[in-house]
Amino acid sequence: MTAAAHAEVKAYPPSAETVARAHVNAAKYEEMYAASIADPAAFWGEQGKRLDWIKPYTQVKDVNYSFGNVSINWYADGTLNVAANCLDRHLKTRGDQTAIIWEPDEPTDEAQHITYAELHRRTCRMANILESMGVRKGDRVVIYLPMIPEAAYAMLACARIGAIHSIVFAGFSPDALAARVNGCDAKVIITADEAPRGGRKTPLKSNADAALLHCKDSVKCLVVKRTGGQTTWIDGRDYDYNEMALEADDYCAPAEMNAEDPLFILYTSGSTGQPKGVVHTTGGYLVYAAMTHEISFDYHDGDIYWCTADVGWVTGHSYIVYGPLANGATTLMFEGVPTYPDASRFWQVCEKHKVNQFYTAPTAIRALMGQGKEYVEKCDLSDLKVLGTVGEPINPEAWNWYNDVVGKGRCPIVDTWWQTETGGHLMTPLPGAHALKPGSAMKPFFGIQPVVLDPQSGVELNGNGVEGVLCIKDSWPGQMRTVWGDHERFEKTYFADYKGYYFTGDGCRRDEDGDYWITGRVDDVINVSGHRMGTAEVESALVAHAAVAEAAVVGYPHEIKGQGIYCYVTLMNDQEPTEELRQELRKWVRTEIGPIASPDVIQWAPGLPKTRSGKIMRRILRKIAENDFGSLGDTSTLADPSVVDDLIANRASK
Ligand code: 6R9
Repeated sequence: MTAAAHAEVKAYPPSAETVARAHVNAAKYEEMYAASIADPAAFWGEQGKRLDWIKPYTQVKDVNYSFGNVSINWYADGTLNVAANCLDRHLKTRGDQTAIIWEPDEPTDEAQHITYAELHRRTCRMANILESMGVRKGDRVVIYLPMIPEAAYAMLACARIGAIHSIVFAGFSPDALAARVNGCDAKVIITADEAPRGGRKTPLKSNADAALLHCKDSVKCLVVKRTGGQTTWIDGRDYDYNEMALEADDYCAPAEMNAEDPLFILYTSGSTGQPKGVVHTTGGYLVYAAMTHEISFDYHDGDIYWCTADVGWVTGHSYIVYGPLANGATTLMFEGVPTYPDASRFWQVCEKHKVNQFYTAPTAIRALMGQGKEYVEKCDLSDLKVLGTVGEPINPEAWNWYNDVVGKGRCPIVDTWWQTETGGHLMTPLPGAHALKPGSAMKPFFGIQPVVLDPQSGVELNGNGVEGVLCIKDSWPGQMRTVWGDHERFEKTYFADYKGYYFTGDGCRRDEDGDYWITGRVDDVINVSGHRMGTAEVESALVAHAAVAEAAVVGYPHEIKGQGIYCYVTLMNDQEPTEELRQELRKWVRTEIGPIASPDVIQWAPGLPKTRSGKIMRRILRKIAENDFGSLGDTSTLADPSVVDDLIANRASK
């Protein structure tokens, strides 16, 4: 499609009711956006006042984007505590208000309503427990928990004492957990006996036990009781959270942290090597998470807000815990999955808790859409005001279903584009300010200057109707500061290819109206059900198997998951390509990384298309996986062009 054809897409303006309610209407957006670009220090200086500071900042922005000297600082001379901002400062006015609604996996189990006062006490107890285990300011704590309130207590407890948390998604394998514990040299792992999800249980503690075999002997394990399932126990290493919580004091003084002290590390996939530890700091991150939560979702005091993500991903950090709690919101935490016990669960939870803002991923929408609209229609969704999506581009069909069937045409959909690295939303329509175009992230948030560059020359493509790679000019307070332990990798990954800009790794089109459309990753990162994965990670898991000589992994379009994982595998000479081996390799990858990395297709490849210098031509492999043989491009530069014919002839059936 040409850019002009795209511009004809139907736009959905906000209703008068939405505009009237909104914090930001069209005129205010224009005015605030212009101010945020004209004088970032003044704009963010003002926004910083959203938080309570122990020592107020006098400096706002101190940023150097030049390659070799990248340094990013916001509010650098201010001090504050994140947990105090999410809890203590609300106690006087909303101590009895529900902070967290917890909805368990089984709908027949009772939901919990945890007030701000209770959350404060629980967090303090957890903080005191961690201190009693020897955790100090600056130490790292890995959190490997189900979606239970203790996950929020653990995050806030770390923030309270100045420890740096690193959450590992409970779906990751022991190997992936061990790599992350060792990567940040964590002192403690916080886990639970088991994680119930969709009626099944993941044995988290025994996963942690397996991981701990590959960690330093000094690493301790704090175990939360979730199911009461059996666990093995090593005295001196394992600590019983529930027992300790009975004794722990329910007050713990918040540590005074510098705005630039790290708040958390979150490992995320890139195009090369193993996942990197994205570092977010204290002041700027919280200002940005709080502001985007309020403005993007048009959150108002008293609203019930639900983000269906897992705290193992950045969305859970910024939009289940930190942003909402900084704003004194009621945030819903859901332990289960959209399709358990049936495809009506999301909507039943919306009805039961009178949810006003609902934020989920396109992959969930597509899966539920496939089940039929009866599951939605039997629920009362009249409290919904704003819908959101995140994680991957949303296709117009799913967007329309979300808009019509879920939102009944009266709830704006905010399509929020952002990344682990960005801390919060960088582009999104605002509910009361923009006419929506299905599939478009529309407009930059305040202070964000998106630029579209020519991928080869790196020259900025000005004007509308252009497509290229998406970079961001200048910084914003929620931006990551470094890669844990490897600042050089940080600069190389994000600031080397296009000098003077932050490179997002995404492609993007600015349409004739100046609205932005994310076209997907331009690097070797694939997006499976909204989970980010480096093809390199799956490849290295495959080649770690004794039967595998070589592997190349690409993404291909998948109806529900967005992208599926397509693996080309070259076996060792003495190996037979059997169906059993295919199954074994699938299982192997699940064990090495986790179920989310499970290959969808494994095609045996006697040879891989390589250049004469030995570089695998992924472009060709992608086309074959997509069943698109007409546009393979020039294959004559390959060392052995005949391998392509062989791969086409034997293309695996899905
Ligand atoms: C928040 C999160 C980041 C990558 C990003 C992009 C894709 C996220 C999107 C989207 C189109 C959206 N992505 N939101 N693509 N439209 N609304 O997902 O972080 O896990 O780091 O993934 O996800 O490709 O670069 P993360």
